[in-house]
Amino acid sequence: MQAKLLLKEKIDRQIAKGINPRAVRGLIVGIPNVGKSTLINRLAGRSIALTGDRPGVTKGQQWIKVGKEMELLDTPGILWPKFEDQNVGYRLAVTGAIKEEILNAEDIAFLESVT
Ligand SMILES: Nc1nc2c(ncn2[C@@H]2O[C@H](COP(=O)(O)OP(=O)(O)OP(=O)(O)O)[C@@H](O)[C@H]2O)c(=O)[nH]1
Ligand SMILES: [Mg+2]
Repeated sequence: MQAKLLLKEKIDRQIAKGINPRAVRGLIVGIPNVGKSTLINRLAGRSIALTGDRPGVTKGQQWIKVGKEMELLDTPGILWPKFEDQNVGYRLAVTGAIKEEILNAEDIAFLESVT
């Protein structure tokens, strides 16, 4: 595991002091509805994190054990507060990162993407 290689010095120091190294912890972050929770479930080999075909499924943070030596934090999807470029908003909308309740489907269907 790459994370263990990066932390090798710290882990070796802990072992030398007689401390049992704790699980490596990682944070999973990204825009909504891209498969963060699905990836964690796949790595963990079980369906612990709630997943769904819409943004905003994960509502809070949840540590999930992946094997014996790693824990991953599932987090709610995040978006930056304001899109200067309309095309950015368009792309996020058509790929399902923005809640349908706050979108006008017709506007999006008629908006032309500027490639
Ligand atoms: N085709 C495809 N669908 C995927 C893949 N990974 C996840 N999905 C689907 O994408 C949807 C969103 O997955 P989630 O894991 O809930 O996404 P998330 O990033 O945790 O979403 P939020 O918690 O809402 O931010 C679900 O319907 C998944 O089944 C993938 O690799 N391929
Ligand atoms: Mg999720």
